[in-house]
Amino acid sequence: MTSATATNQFPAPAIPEVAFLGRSNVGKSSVINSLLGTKIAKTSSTPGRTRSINFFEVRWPGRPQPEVVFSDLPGYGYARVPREIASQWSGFIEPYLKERRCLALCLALVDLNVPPQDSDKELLDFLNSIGRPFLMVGTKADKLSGNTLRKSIEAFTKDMPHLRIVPFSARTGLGRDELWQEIRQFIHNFSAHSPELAL
Ligand SMILES: Nc1nc2c(ncn2[C@@H]2O[C@H](COP(=O)(O)OP(=O)(O)OP(=O)(O)O)[C@@H](O)[C@H]2O)c(=O)[nH]1
Ligand SMILES: [Mg+2]
Repeated sequence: MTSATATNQFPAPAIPEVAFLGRSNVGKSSVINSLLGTKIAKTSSTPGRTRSINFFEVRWPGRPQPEVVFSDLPGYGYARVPREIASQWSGFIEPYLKERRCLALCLALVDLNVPPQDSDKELLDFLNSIGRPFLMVGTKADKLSGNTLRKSIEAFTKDMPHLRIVPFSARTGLGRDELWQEIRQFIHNFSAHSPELAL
């Protein structure tokens, strides 16, 4: 749809939105591409590739109207990312998360191959503090197997026992159906409580 680096560039809120959040290089753009089955979001091995909020309209096959918007956000908390990116967070990302009224769900992505980072915890605390519903997605699960995968998930949930993580791999498609199901459920519930959105 569009690419925004300021609040006045956000598209008019019309349908439920799902935001993809997480540290730089965690795999946000790759999860979007995996869910949509197309390479529409630019990915890169260089952290900090996504610098604007990129909005994608999603249509179910055979239906003319878009039913959800995916927003791909710039990453945060990666040492090699220059300071000006950190300042974008306060400029348009924080206002987006706080004020966007069509934002139905935040997906907080964590890399299952990296131990929980302070910045992951800060994101969850921030989302909790502003009352945004979120779901955690554990990325790059293909690099782990069996026990190590289970242990990694435990490390992320041990301080927050009520938290659920959907393990995901953009490489193998693990978690794709489960995540779609969750997204649909959140959109459904959100729409039921937001009659002012034109659906
Ligand atoms: N093995 C594996 N690698 C992945 C997976 N998802 C992403 N990657 C790799 O991780 C790197 C970063 O992926 P991106 O999707 O660009 O990450 P991002 O979070 O959008 O990064 P920024 O836009 O820089 O914040 C790329 O080299 C991807 O190929 C996955 O499921 N498995
Ligand atoms: Mg990206």
